[in-house]
Amino acid sequence: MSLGSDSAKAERMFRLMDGFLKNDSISLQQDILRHVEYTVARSRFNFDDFEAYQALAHSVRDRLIERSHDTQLYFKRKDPKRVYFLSFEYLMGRSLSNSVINLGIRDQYADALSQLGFEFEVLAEQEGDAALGNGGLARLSACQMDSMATLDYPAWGYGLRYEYGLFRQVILDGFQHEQPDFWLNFGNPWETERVHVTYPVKFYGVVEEENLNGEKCNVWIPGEVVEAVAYDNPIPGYGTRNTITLRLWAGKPSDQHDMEAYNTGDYINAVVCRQKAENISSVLYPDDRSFQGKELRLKQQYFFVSASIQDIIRRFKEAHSNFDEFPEKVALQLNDTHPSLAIAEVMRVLVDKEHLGWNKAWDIACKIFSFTIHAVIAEGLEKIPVDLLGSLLPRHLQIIYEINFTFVEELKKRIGLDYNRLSRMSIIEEGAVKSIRMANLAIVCSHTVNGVSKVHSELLKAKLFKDFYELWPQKFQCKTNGVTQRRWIVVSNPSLCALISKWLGTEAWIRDVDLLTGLRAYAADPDLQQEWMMVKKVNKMRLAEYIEAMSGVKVSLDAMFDVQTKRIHEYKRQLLNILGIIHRYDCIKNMEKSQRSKVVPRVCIIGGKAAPGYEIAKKIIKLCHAVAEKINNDTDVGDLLKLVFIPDYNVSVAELVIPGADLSQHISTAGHEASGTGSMKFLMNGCLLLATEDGSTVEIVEEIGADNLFLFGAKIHEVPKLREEGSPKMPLQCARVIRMVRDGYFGFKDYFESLCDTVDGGKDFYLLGSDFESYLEAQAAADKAFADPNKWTQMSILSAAGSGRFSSDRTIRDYAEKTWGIEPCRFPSDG
Ligand code: F58
Repeated sequence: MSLGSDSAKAERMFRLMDGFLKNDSISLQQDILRHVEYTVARSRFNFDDFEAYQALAHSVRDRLIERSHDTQLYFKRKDPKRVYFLSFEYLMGRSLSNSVINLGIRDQYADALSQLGFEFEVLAEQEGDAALGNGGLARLSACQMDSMATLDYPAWGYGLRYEYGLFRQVILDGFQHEQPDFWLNFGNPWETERVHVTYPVKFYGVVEEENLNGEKCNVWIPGEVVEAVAYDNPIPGYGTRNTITLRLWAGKPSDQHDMEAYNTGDYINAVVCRQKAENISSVLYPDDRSFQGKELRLKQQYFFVSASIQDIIRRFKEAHSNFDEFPEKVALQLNDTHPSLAIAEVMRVLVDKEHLGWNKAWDIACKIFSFTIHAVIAEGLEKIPVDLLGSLLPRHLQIIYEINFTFVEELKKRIGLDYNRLSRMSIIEEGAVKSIRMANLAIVCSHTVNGVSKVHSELLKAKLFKDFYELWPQKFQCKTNGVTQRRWIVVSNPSLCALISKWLGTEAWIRDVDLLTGLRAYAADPDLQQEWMMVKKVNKMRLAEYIEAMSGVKVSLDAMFDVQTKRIHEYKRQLLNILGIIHRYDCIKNMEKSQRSKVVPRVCIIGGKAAPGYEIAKKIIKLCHAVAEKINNDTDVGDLLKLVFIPDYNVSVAELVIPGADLSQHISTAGHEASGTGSMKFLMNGCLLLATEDGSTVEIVEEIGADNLFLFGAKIHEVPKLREEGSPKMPLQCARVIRMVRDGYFGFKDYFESLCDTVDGGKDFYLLGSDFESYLEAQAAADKAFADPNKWTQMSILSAAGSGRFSSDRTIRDYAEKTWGIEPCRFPSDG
């Protein structure tokens, strides 16, 4: 035993527990049965698939807990600088397959289960998704946690344990309906409730000035206190024993607060009040467009930030007697502006509770925070009305005013009395609704401000935060996003994983993804091409079965599977895709029958959720269904064209869809997608991209070469001019398909009117008209390439071979070295 061996007691405990849990088949079977009997409380002679899954999950969790204890103990002993990743959203998806793969015991479990008469894959399907987030930002957090664990970084993730995750999308008559996702219904076997890790979080009330040993200090007398309880979720690294923790906070009533109400005899109200505390963490806001200035959202933000900061400071104080070393031991990463109240909270704790003095506290704060922004446009940036913040968090408002005052005074010294610029840079926005600009607060305090792709980082410097860039150029960095190859190849595409390992002669790429470039040497090898095509076919088969089960549409495996799955947004231009499909349909219909044999058959697949209040996005979903209805029932067109909408797109559906895609579309109006990460997952799976030069696509082109994907559309610098000019001449083909929709060719004439207006109503803000022809050309190029299977396969291999740069391992290493200043801290064992 390498830990605790200095203590005889620890040795004895270890012997009593019979060492670490064993992973041979018999031990695993015994373990699963023990959990069936004593955890799930079913008879081991009679349990179904779901109960078997629960027992299996608990058995895996035991191993995760063991590793997580070892990791934490080791970190405690080494006391390295830790990074605390604060994110309001995480899209973890399922945990079972990912965990057993990262622990390196998937085959052992599969064998143990088959001895018990169960199939691993079938049980894995029993698990629901943990969908505590909206889209790209949330899934990125999950990928980055996997990389932090795998690369042995001493890291913690912090977030909120929403009881209702992202809504479930149900389609009725082609319309989206939202249903609550009460994902904890059957319990969550992965988490551990830490009943002893709780912190009071205060709201409302007043701030009073008090005299403390002759010094004036501010005392916040809260009006409400809610208790935050920690729920720990283990995140195992791959090929290492290190297992880090994602700590999610849930609201619980606090006795401190309620006693008052009980004492006044208002028993019923007191109980209702207790229940209100639990509401704080109850529901995830499903709008992925912009922030909402709602009180509950602000409460959620502060709740999660306050509990996390208390936890971080408690851990620091366990090993340190003063705050001098705080910046050498703590890095705090703000994942977008949502957790940026942490800045005011750190100041409050250091000044009001630890009595450090303002300047010293500010000096510390400026050394520990780094900030990553995921938005492109100013409307995406959070602004909190001053009145709202002042009533909910009166002390924090004072602190933010103080920070702003000092900042503006300094700024005046640097830039003089340029009032326009001063007012643009101020943390406080004057206007009809006086507000706090959370991004400005985060920039002022953070030592580093990151964009999520090269293009995005340049846009931040040139547009969104130009003033700040001119003031502090050294703060601005680029951290191009990445995704984890463990989830997006190893878990979701086992046959491709095996093929890659066979040709590279090693599995080392799973930790060292740059090795994937080794595939380039074999891209033209007919044997690899043959095997590569076979893998794609099997994945397409899986996807085709799913499509038939979900929509009743039978699709041909010979067709090109063309996928666009992501949140539904005007800027992501699913509408452009649908108009292109209508054009394709129209062409086929008007073609001489003899010409049809030249048409490359397509299965167009669209999936994604629209924010519940986003009317235009919901109309896009309906249009997709209306067009699908027409095309799929047209026997004259048959297998030449099919359109399917995959409902309720989430992480586990993505795991099925992505490996089966031939082509995927990333067609945002240039300058609107900060990065995009879906493209990276498709790329890893050897799917060809049809894309605009936006976000990270620009870097993908650098890596795999423009010949290996299908680019089209206006470039970022051309967009403002095109908008200015308006779209004077809508290309004929585009005008024609819009007319078909307007004329009711797909029904729902009136309903689609406002949707058509967004394109031909005079504004065409997202430039569907001006990009249409170039889009069709790119589609034609894709058809041509697909008609040559060897060429296509070579492009596919080269896509996967070039995807290593887009691994979150690269991103996280970059953060660790250039932003957080942390080093790996690996538990000494062989993993
Ligand atoms: C996304 N942002 C970007 N925000 O749109 C995407 O380009 C990028 O790849 C990804 O972040 C990761 O950097 C995003 O997903 C949200 O979902 C916010 C949730 C909270 C409200 C505001 C939007």
